[in-house]
Amino acid sequence: NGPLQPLCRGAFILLEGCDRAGKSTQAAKLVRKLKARGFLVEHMRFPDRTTPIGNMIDAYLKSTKELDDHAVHLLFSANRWECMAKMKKLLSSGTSIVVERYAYSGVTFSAAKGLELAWCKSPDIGLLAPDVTLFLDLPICEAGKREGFGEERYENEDFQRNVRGLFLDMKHDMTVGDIQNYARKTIDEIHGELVASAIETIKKCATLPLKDL
Ligand code: T5A
Ligand code: NA
Repeated sequence: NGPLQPLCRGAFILLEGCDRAGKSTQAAKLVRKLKARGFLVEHMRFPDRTTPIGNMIDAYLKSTKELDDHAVHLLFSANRWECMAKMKKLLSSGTSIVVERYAYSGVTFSAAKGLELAWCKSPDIGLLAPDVTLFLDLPICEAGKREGFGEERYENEDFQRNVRGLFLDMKHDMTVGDIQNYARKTIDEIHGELVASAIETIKKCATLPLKDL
């Protein structure tokens, strides 16, 4: 019967950025590396296209379904809310989560369509806040050259330029955690930096309370 160990929670590590910036590539590598180093970690992404709400979002993104801009904004937010219980359970049981996209994408993409910024932020208020937001930034002209660009709704360069501007404006705004920028580097260089940030975050917030947006 030694001294009671403080219960360590997991860290909420968010990868954000414009389309094709490398979020999925980096999230997969990061999760593999953290697991190999012995950390408990799960990989999540928004939109989560596997739920009924996510199915509607998927059809909208593939342009097989049309929806009012406000309605689809609320669906993206609802898709985050429906995952809150799972995310809280994982974090409080000591598992970290590496998440692709979150409320920043929600706000920037809808605001780039012309919806009012304050209105765009409101449905996400009260969601779990990330402990760190790793922002993958990439010049839009580079993103446009990457594989698959242009296949889904929003993947045109003018729209993405608006989104990127809004991302850069919001950097100091919506987060409780730090935001770090990763400019155009090789996949392995970015990976090394993300691993270091993620491990630092896991250690730093192990005994801190969870916070909300
Ligand atoms: N959306 C999302 C909203 O409007 N509201 C919301 O609330 C949310 C959550 C779907 C769309 O929904 C919008 C935003 C999006 O438009 P998605 O499902 O995340 O979002 O979209 P995906 O198509 O899955 O992902 P992305 O287009 O954002 O691409 P990634 O994941 O950033 O990039 P990735 O890793 O797939 O890489 C793209 C290509 O680049 C190469 C890769 O090999 C790949 O070919 N690459 C690199 N090449 C050179 N150097 C590097 N460093 C590279 N890193 C990757
Ligand atoms: Na992706």
